Formats: sequence, structure tokens, C-alpha cells
Amino acid sequence: MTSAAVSNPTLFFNGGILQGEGVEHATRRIKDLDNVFQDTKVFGKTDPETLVYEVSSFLPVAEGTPGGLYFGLTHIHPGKVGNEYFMTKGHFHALIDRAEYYWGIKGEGVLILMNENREVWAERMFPGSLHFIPGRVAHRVANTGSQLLSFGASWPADAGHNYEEIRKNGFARRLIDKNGIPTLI
Ligand code: S6P
Ligand code: ZN
Repeated sequence: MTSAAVSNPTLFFNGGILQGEGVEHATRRIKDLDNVFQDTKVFGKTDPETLVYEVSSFLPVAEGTPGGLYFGLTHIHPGKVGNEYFMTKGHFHALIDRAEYYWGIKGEGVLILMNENREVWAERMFPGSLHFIPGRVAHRVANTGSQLLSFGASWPADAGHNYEEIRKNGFARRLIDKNGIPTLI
């Protein structure tokens, strides 16, 4: 159905895959996740090519553009390193006061949040859950289920990413599988 005034959208996330012109895809494998998991012994024995998560992003303006808005879809595969669930690297934004929305689309997970005082809290993520991540709060997601976890994200184009802080100092608490229950320790 098209007319001069009503056109089809140019972006889709059918089946969880973001498609359209200008969409970029990134993969994160075990070999890209140095310093993320606590159990370095198990980490070292895991196939470095194991796919942990994939991100597709629509970045319609140059990074740093004030007022620009980005969209991303993240898919975290089920799995663990030792007793820790597969999870994203996690980051503060480079412009630290920039906020973000996450929302659950598929599967089960936990959004782990940490402020600049290193206080950590977490929210359950599931299809239909909506998460407002205020500025100055680092964010990371773990897949606590046995299926793929998919979530959407939208963040300001000038937010940027500060991965270094988390790579060096991590989150103050870790989410582990304790007798089958996701537990923050
Ligand atoms: C970007 C947004 C997400 C993440 C993605 C992967 O600000 O928070 O698109 O980039 O979920 O996580 P990470 O921590 O590896 O960037
Ligand atoms: Zn972010």
C-alpha cells in the first residue's frame, strides 16, 4: 500500500533482525570479552570464537551529533562462563549524563546497573519490560534464560561509550547462577 503521502517504513525488525539502509552489525565473541567474566580459568578454556552477543544498530547521523537519536537491537546467546551468564561488556556513556532506554523483546535476562558511587542494582528483563537508564549509570545485560535474549535500545547520538572504566574496574557486583537462581553477589 503506497501513495504519494503514505510510504512503507524503511526499517524493520522482523524476526528480531534489524534491516534497512544504514544498519550496522557487530558481533562479540569470547575473544572480544577479555576482563568481563570472573572465572579466568574457564574463560581461557572456552573456544575464543564462541558467539556471545550480536548488535545491530541504526545510526542515522554522525556519532556526536547533538540531538541525534540511535536505535539498536542486541541478541545475547544463552550460555555461561563458569557460574556467570553470558552478558554484554557494559559501559558508562562517554558523555556521562546521557540517558538511554532498553526494552525486552524476547527471552529472559537481567539488566545490571551501577552508579558512579559503584552502587549496583538490577531489573528483570522480559518481553514487554521497559527500562529507563538515567545518565551517570553504567549498564550491562545478562541472559539468564535458556533461549536467545533480545532487547531494543535507544540512546542519544552524542552519548558515546566509555568501556574503559568497566574493563578496568568492572561492576561492583556480579550476577551468578546460584542453584539455578540468578543472584547478585
Ligand atoms: C548503546 C547501547 C547498546 C549496547 C549493546 C551492547 O549505548 O547501550 O546498544 O551497545 O547492548 O552492549 P555493550 O556494553 O557491549 O555496548
Ligand atoms: Zn548505553
